[in-house]
Amino acid sequence: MSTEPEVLIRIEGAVGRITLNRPGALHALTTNMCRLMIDALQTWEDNPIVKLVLIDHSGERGFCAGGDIRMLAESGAGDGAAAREFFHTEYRLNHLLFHYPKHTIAIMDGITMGGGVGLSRPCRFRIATERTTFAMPETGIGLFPDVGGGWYLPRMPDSIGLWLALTGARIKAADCELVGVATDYIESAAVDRFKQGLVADPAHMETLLTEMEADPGRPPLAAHQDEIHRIFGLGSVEEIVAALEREDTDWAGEQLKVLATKSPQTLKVAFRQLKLGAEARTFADNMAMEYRIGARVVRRHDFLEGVRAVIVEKDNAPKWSPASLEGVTEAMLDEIFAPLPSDQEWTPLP
Ligand code: QUE
Repeated sequence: MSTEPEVLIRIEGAVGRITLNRPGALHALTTNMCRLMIDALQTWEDNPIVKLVLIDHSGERGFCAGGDIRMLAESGAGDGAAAREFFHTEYRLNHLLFHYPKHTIAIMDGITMGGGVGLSRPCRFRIATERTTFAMPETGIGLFPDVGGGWYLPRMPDSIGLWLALTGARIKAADCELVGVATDYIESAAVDRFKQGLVADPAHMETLLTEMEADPGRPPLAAHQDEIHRIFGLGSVEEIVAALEREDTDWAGEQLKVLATKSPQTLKVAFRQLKLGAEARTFADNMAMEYRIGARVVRRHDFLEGVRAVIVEKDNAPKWSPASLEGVTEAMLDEIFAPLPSDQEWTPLP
């Protein structure tokens, strides 16, 4: 049995280094990985040697595909306790990074989805490369765009965040800069040199970034920004779908086709989540809301069915229930968003 730790933690020079190390699962996060990262970050907060924290991944493929979805589904099929424990821990990590007092840098050199977004987005510097692919794909498996999606997505320009949340669209580096997911772009061939430069002299990080900054090209999303704003800024998922149906463009037709494959329950959950998240006073308030949602949806039909269809059996033919948007009632959503008993609510790290 392998004894490789799932996260490599060490200090190099003045840099606290966190390297995701679960390459067989595209570094999808486990509860244990979140705990290891929390412990390291808390230790480094008080360690004057550590000037900045660098988060990256081992091996060639991907930064982080998300969370340990199979575990979540197995837990959700039972009492859901392990799933709640995972969300509770993961969201504490997201929140710790959001308020972290030292510079944090994430290198998104590959797939950065779901849980990987929760790790990288709160970092102060978020480096994209030509290999970066960003998405919040959860509507496709009946989950929801968590890890702070309720906070970040509605704060993107022109309702692009809601479009990303509902369609699960994948975007590349130039679009990541357009919507604020990435702060900088360098070529993946320069990543090792960048890391070595950081370790050698962390004080010169910004100079280093300026020297290495490359051109990610034009953002393809800019061509659709106006219609995304006009359509995804509407007041309900039904209105968005109706507007897309009235639109006579290939793009609108593609969006409709994509939305038709997603969980109707999750579409409406995500819509309400982003509405409430837009109004949330603090990131912690948003995470408490997301924890309520997570605790409920992992035990519901659509998540178990989505994981079966997309991850386990891979027939990609989930049978959603309710099968249509009309079937997803406000009462159902009220149950999913309702407060938990006060001793079970999410709280940030003490
Ligand atoms: C939605 C998701 C995830 C997903 C697919 C979705 C997710 C996740 C993975 C994933 C992918 C490859 C792996 C792995 C997990 O896929 O969160 O272990 O090797 O982690 O449609 O939310």
